[in-house]
Amino acid sequence: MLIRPAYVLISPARNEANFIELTIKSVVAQTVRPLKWIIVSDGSTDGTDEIVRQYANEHSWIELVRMPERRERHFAGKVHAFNAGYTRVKDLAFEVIGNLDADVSFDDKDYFLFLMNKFAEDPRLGVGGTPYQQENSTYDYRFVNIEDVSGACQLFRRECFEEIGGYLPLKGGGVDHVAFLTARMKGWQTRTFIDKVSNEQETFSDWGADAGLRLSVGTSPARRKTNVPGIDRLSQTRADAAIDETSYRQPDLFSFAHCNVLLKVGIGGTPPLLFRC
Ligand SMILES: Nc1nc2c(ncn2[C@@H]2O[C@H](COP(=O)(O)OP(=O)(O)OP(=O)(O)O)[C@@H](O)[C@H]2O)c(=O)[nH]1
Ligand SMILES: [Mg+2]
Repeated sequence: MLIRPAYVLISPARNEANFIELTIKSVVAQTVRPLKWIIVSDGSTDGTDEIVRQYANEHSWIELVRMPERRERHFAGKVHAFNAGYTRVKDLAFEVIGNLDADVSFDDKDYFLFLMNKFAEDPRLGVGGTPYQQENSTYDYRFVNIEDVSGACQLFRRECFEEIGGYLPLKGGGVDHVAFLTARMKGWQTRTFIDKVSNEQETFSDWGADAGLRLSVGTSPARRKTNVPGIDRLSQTRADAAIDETSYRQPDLFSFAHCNVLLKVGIGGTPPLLFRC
């Protein structure tokens, strides 16, 4: 008989009061719950903490950790928050650790049961997850590498997570990509299981606002949120990955990206350029 691994979850949450209750309700409803779930409020000022506290009072396996307030929103912030959560679980006996974004939810009560079974079945599975859907977009697997695992709900075998040194605090994003690519480089299997799906809220976070653009470096071809003119038209190309100005300036990170088409967006009205890899 397969032994299902115990898992822990960490959710970095920065001003997610609009969504986090749905996230919490979906995890509470799971048939196989985490050993511990650390929700790290990353300097939230919108009532996120109060919502989490309410559930943490009810469920001893949910814990709120609060990070100090800070001005900027960026993906290094997400990683610092995750790491603060990690220190709270590192002494527990778990085999799988996951990042669960605080704007993700599940309709399926067996979501984590399903994924834990996958980890039990394949001892070389280092990183696992499912696709996510947003209100107006769905995954199209003709354009996505099934070995790439979205960071919205990204699960790691503990041994793999420790071997890759955890998440790297990259301000410009791509944190989830670097994690699963490093895992693959170290010989682990990484896999998106398309039998199930999570829901991610369609939000417009402000991390790219300074640069006047909002693109994702990611596994989601249908997902383009930006205020750069012309992007909607380009999104029709269903590019497999896009790069933003920040990652463009980081050729090493840039070369990590799995993509069919690369998108370079000019700031201040420069027309977007499209390159085929
Ligand atoms: N972007 C960002 N997210 C943070 C930060 N600190 C914590 N987070 C959390 O990290 C998770 C991912 O952030 P999101 O803004 O949802 O990033 P995303 O899913 O790539 O982008 P969206 O499509 O806009 O949801 C969420 O749970 C955030 O609340 C931060 O400084 N920046
Ligand atoms: Mg999100």
